[in-house]
Amino acid sequence: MDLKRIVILSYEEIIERIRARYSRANKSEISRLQTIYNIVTSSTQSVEELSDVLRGLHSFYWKLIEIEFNRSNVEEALRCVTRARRLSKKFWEKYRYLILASTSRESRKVLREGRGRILSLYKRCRRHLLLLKNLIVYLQRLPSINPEEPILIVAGPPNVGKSTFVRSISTGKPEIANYPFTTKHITVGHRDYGRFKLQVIDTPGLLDRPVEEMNIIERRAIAALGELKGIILFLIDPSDQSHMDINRQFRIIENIVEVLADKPLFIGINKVDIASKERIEEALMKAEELKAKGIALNIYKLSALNREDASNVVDDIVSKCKL
Ligand SMILES: Nc1nc2c(ncn2[C@@H]2O[C@H](COP(=O)(O)OP(=O)(O)O)[C@@H](O)[C@H]2O)c(=O)[nH]1
Ligand SMILES: [Mg+2]
Repeated sequence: MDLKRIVILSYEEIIERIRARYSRANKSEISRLQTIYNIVTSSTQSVEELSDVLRGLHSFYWKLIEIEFNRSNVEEALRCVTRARRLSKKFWEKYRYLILASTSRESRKVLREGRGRILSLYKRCRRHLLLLKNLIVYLQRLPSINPEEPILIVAGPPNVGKSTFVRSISTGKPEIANYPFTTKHITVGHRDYGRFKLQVIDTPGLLDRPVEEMNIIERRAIAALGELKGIILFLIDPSDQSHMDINRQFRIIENIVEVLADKPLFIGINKVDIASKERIEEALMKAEELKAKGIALNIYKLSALNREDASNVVDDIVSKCKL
């Protein structure tokens, strides 16, 4: 999704731009009208590109868009601006002809009328232009994820080592992206398997609490994750660093299973380099119960700080899921 070049101006910005260029003296009526037409056209050019992007957009991105925007409002905005562009071309052609056919005294009046009609088309789209402008900024800030490719979603309570894990297994430097409606960031890493690239993301403050404690935005963000070809790796922290006892950490898994039921789930018991044997055993027993029930497909003990440990986990998940 390349949105870097897409820019749409608000109505006020369009007017500002016209004002800046219009005032130069000694211009003919025709060239003044042409200036207006050129500015409104170039300032909204991207609407066509945006329409194309949105038409081909994966449901994952649509679900993220719908966290903040109403889909029918977006469609209405596109229609309004597209219509303004079409009609302003007609007006430009019509009034150019009328100016040519008028005496020099009449032509100023004709220009005023033509200008008024073109600008009122865009004035009517004022809030739509603003919406599209905001939508583009919003889209540009979303993490770039290819929904057609497999993705490993690293979940777990805060501080278990999710971001560390993503960094450890990434072939390149992970991208840090915004996540809609939170001040939190999401780490997007990639691991190259030749045939495909596995995307690995962490989920800050998203899958780390019981569903009942989530707000509507978080629930929608999770619903968006549901659209991905996702595999879940749930990390547990059995060390003293964890603010959450092991039972509570495991209860979160049940919540995840509830909202992302169709995704294969694996459990990683992390920080084995610093956790006590007893706590690791305790975590392992709970994980084994979930495996016996068929909820977890496999269990790993690892230290996410250790690249080899972390990589072995991902490689095994890839082979178990036959990617
Ligand atoms: N000793 C040890 N520390 C770890 C391990 N994994 C993560 N940490 C540390 O735990 C802290 C939290 O890790 P972070 O990846 O930010 O956790 P997140 O909140 O789940 O993303 C950091 O200080 C990490 O260095 C591990 O396997 N062993
Ligand atoms: Mg993190």
